[in-house]
Amino acid sequence: MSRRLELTRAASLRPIFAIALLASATLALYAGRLYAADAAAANPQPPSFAQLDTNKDGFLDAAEIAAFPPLIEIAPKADADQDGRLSPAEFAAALKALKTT
Ligand SMILES: [Ca+2]
Ligand SMILES: [Ca+2]
Repeated sequence: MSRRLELTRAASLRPIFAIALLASATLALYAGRLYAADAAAANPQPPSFAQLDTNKDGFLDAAEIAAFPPLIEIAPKADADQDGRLSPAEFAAALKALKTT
């Protein structure tokens, strides 16, 4: 009688276990993704000037700068000649400033 009760209880718990397993797997995946994002933020591998200069005019305009968000804040300071775009030299200076902050 009591054994039968246990079996019934185990059977009714099974879906909960399945859900818990699924939930923890999903969480692990999510945590892994968060960790990857964290690692990327802590050790950014910045794109090259050529990668960002999508229209290949030799300068990074605001839209191209926006493709690499860490640049957005620092670009106005790195824009030495204040023409509103970054030359390769200004971009290099911006990356240097990003690394030291
Ligand atoms: Ca450009
Ligand atoms: Ca400039």
